[in-house]
Amino acid sequence: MQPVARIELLQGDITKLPVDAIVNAANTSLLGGGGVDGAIHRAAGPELLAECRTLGGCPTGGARLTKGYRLPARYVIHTAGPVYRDPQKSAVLLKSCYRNCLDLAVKHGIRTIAFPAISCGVYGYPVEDACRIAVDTTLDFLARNEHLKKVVFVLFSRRNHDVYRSYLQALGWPH
Ligand code: AR6
Repeated sequence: MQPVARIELLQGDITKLPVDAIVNAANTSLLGGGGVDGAIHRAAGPELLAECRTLGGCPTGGARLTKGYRLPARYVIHTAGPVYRDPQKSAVLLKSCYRNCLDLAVKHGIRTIAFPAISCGVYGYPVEDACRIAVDTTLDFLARNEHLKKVVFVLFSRRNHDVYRSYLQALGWPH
């Protein structure tokens, strides 16, 4: 199937999704926080934090896998997005988040994965720029990896959902 046809877009709460893996927009400590990170830890239960404690953190742009515990998703892939400062450096790091999450997913036989808008909350990344990086990096990856069946972008707000929808539609989505 064409890469763009394997992308889905949803507005809502990523913790509800019955996919193989959901991605957590975490921080380098991997010890929890607010936003989507807080929501994932609340929904997964305390076992998630216990496993995260064994990981020793994660560099910005990196990714680490844990089980999903009480979530409908089997796994959580935690990534630490960049705090938005220098646009060029932030772009390299954000791209690396998506690449490393997707690489890790394929390594673990994951076929369906959902991403929130990494760094677009308290880390201040402008959603239009972050959306381009998320979608372009994912499409490039899907073109070279038949294994991944579905990538879902989950946006909490209507506004962010509209930004993603416009960008995807300009690329011929849905196919
Ligand atoms: N489902 C989907 N998206 C969500 C949800 C949810 N349940 N909740 C929030 N969002 P943020 P960041 C959206 O701030 O900018 C944490 O404290 C939200 O609307 O969660 O990468 C971590 O521990 C926004 O568009 O993550 C880090 O310290 C997007 O998810 C820091 O925040 C990301 O917002 C990471 O900041």
